[in-house]
Amino acid sequence: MIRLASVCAPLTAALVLFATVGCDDGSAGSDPAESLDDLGTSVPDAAFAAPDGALAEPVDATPDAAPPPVPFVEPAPATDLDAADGIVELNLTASAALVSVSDDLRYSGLAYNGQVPGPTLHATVGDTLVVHFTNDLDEPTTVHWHGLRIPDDMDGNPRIQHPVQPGESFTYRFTLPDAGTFWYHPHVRSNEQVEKGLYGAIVVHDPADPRPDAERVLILDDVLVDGRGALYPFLTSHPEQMHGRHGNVLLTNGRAEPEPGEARVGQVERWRVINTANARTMVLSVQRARMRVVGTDGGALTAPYTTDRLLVAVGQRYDLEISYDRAGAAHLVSHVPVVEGDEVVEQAVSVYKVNVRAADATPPELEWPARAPIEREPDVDAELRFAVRNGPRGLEWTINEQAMPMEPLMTFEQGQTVTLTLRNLAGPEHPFHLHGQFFEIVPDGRPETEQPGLKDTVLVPGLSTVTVRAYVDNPGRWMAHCHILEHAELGMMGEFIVNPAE
Ligand SMILES: [Cu+2]
Repeated sequence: MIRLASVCAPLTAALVLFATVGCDDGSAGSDPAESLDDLGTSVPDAAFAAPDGALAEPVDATPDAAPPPVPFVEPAPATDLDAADGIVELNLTASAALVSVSDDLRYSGLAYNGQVPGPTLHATVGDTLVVHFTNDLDEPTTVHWHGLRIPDDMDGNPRIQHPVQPGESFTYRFTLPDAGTFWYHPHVRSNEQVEKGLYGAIVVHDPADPRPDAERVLILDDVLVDGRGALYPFLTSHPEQMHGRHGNVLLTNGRAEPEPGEARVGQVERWRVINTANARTMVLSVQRARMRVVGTDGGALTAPYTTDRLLVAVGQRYDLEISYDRAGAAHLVSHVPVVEGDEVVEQAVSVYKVNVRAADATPPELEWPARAPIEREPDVDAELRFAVRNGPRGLEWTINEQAMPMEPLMTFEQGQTVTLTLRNLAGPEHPFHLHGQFFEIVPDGRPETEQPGLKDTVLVPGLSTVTVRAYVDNPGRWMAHCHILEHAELGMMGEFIVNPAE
């Protein structure tokens, strides 16, 4: 019943605008890839908030020449104002915007530097990032750098940083300690500000990484619009309070119908996938191409692995190695629960397509520098309990029996290794996020827990317990909250302390 409500209420509240391409989840006898092609998944050409998607032709290796840059397909990158090596400096302004997600769907939203998603920030591990942020909204905001292990007063925590008021500015300045795929978004009224368009990708390069033929940043999102194409009112429905805001339009890099990419057989790419939705767990597969998982929230894995289905909770990132071993259309497919009659069924929706040209070539397997396994014995235990109750404004989400607790939930010493037990006492799932630290999920056989690699967000299914091993190495006051932004707004957000080592 809960699953049905979570899916059907938002979907029936407005137009269903998914570009559905078939309802074969791949488990039936037919080749799901064929059904995708048969149904004409080719999306119409549409303006795409990205530069030229064409891939560079291979260049002969000349010993003395600097290697050509790897072509990036992504939301338009930020301009670095500082030519010096080691410093990436940019202006970032949040303002109201008319957000255009397709040729016939535009709504009043918000944007960073006038674009949705905001500009992609590129830097190299060890660089200093300097962001001159200006708030041109009519409400306060901050910028949170999701996943970056930076000082707590630069983290956008509105309990530490006085939120940036309308018309005011603030300069964020910090060093990037880890390579990987991250993102940025507000931490004030984030359920509205993120949904309206304030989010962007951060790519922190590792010079030791292999060079693929191209990289693609794929920011996956959904938005909930009403029958007139405006954003549906926020937190007004019981399903939205209970399950979070599930959109009825899927977006890839801000577009309902992203422009197809181009590649040819024999090429290998790196895809950086980011789930910026308010609440929707993305269940993904790649069809008509090979996929290996090579990185997670915290960067490189100890060893790449393959999987048929990838569960990406909101807030999480995955780096994928994609190899084209046949010509035709390769798809990133999102497996979406939809209502059919009085049943919820899974529908395969192509959220990104790459047209692969024929060539007589075999894609190589790239050699990724492996992160050494972390061998630290846990030396402290902690537990967080998640529940729901009725409050004066509607539902209240609680951590350890408190809604929006102001006292720290937990206190640790820098360098400790924490066995953190996350107990979900209610039905809806919680993608739980720790700021400023990484952890690993302790596997127990369920797909949600069979996710190797360093994480900052973990999916805790309804009425179940997930244990993580957290490495609390970054001292400060840090937020701990559910990344279903409605749950966070309705109380499921607190703090923990990491005392600095002597
Ligand atoms: Cu939650």
